[in-house]
Amino acid sequence: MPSNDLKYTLLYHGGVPGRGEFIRLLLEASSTPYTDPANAGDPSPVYASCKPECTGIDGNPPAFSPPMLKVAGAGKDGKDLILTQTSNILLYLSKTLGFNGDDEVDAYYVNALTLTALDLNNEVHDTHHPVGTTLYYEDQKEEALRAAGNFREMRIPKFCSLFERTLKGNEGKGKGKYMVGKSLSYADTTVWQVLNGLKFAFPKEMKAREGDYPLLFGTFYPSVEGEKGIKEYLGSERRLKYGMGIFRDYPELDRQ
Ligand SMILES: N[C@@H](CCC(=O)N[C@@H](CS)C(=O)NCC(=O)O)C(=O)O
Repeated sequence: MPSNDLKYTLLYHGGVPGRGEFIRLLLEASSTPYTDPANAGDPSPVYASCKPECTGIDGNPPAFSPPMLKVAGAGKDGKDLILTQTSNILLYLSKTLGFNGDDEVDAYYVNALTLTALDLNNEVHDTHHPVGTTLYYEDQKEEALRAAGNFREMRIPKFCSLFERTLKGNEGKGKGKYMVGKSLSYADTTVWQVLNGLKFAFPKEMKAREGDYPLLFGTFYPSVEGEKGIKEYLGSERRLKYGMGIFRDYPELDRQ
């Protein structure tokens, strides 16, 4: 929920959901106010810590890339804390916001599953950029076709099978709605976001496979989408459309 309350600032590129979305979903699910400067017209704070000459800001080390989370007054000597790495930010937020399972052991399961979903997210990116992140898609199209074929045939089923079996193993508590424990965690929102992106980027492939994972697509997916905070967010203008980010509309990479 965007706000003028400056405690949490999400530092991420404007205009695409990207990796910032994993953080937004947790903030929105917990109705936590945050600012998102790049989508409010001023991207400059996003890039301050990433500049090649930066040696750190307010005692925080320099950042390699967005996403980052700035937490007012939570750093060293009461200065602002600037955290990097999506999973690290989610872990940090979960200490305050919860959404990390029913107990301490669950918290590690939640984190592991989130890291696995983020691995999948990276693999999606590599389908359209298998040779190099800094090259144009058009200059690696041949390799992308090969990479996407392998990804669709081998990797989507392997990840979806793990998610399905995780839901099955936790069915007693989670009722097919939650991966870990008996309530929503940031593993759920992270897995959901990657599945949502996969449905956008590979609609034919996902449609053909959904029936193989009844808990994942029949129960979990619609349930997360309907969670308090998430439902309102997804229906709002704050939910950005996919574009030239991780999940792209390249029909040639989908099942033919
Ligand atoms: N593992 C990092 C990956 C960060 C990342 O790749 N960020 C992208 C945007 S989603 C970026 O701006 N990369 C710039 C670069 O790699 O030079 C994370 O999860 O935060």
